[in-house]
Amino acid sequence: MGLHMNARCEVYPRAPDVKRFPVPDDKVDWAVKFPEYKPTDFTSKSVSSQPVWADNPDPCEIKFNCVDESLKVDRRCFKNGQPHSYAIDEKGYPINPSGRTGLKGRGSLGRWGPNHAADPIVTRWKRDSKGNVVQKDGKNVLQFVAVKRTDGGGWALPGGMVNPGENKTATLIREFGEEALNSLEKSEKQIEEMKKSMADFFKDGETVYKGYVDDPRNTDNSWMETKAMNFHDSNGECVGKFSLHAGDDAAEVQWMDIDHSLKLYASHIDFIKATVGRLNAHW
Ligand code: RP5
Ligand code: MG
Ligand code: MG
Repeated sequence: MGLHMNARCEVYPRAPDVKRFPVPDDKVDWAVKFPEYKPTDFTSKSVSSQPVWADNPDPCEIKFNCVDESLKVDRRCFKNGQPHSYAIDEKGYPINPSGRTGLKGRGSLGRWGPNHAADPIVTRWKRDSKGNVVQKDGKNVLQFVAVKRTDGGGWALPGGMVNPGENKTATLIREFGEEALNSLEKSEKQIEEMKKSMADFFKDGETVYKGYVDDPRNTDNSWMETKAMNFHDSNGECVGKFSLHAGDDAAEVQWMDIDHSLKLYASHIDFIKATVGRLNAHW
């Protein structure tokens, strides 16, 4: 990933009055002096009202760069898939490892420092009406399950936040169920059946990315991290059984053709590109 871009978007998501202090490309790096830098201070009411999913307003008690065993919260940050420590400033605030964002505080993110998510990349080959795999430029065309976010962020992977103590692979399977199969609206019996049909398919996944996400909600002190895993159905028989139905924070769901012109939420296109490379698909 190059310089973060979404994390410097002018207007903060879902807060039209909140504008970031402009950060030019050459001032993103904390190592470059920027004496006039005065980031906007913003923490949304939904976070400052201290719901269970958010940290205390004072970060001083928090142990960063480790797994917080008491709360079962991962406070580590990853780079190239490996733990990578981030700095804490003299007042105890964690510092965004990808540089300045023009905004301090937590924005709409609950945790100081990394906020962990997990993203399922469910893929199959595109097929024509006869069942033959569609090719372009001599390579198979890949499709993935995309959701349209209800927050106006556009098309995205059906990922979501890791709950305290939750294994990240379990998170991405749960989020796929909630956003792409509408599991939250299903009966217990339907959920049992759904889990059975998903279990086999989600056994074999490959991690294609683990690290910082260039998310528009990021701030100088809070940012998104994810683990993105690819689950590929090579003969199309398994995922064909899933009946896609948008739910929870997804407004729409569909199989989407992949090529280089796709525009997706945050830095999801980078994870898709890694998947295309892994499967040697058309780009
Ligand atoms: C992105 O935000 C992650 O990659 C993940 O897709 C998503 C998690 O947030 P919600 O979908 O729960 O808003 O940074
Ligand atoms: Mg969700
Ligand atoms: Mg989501």
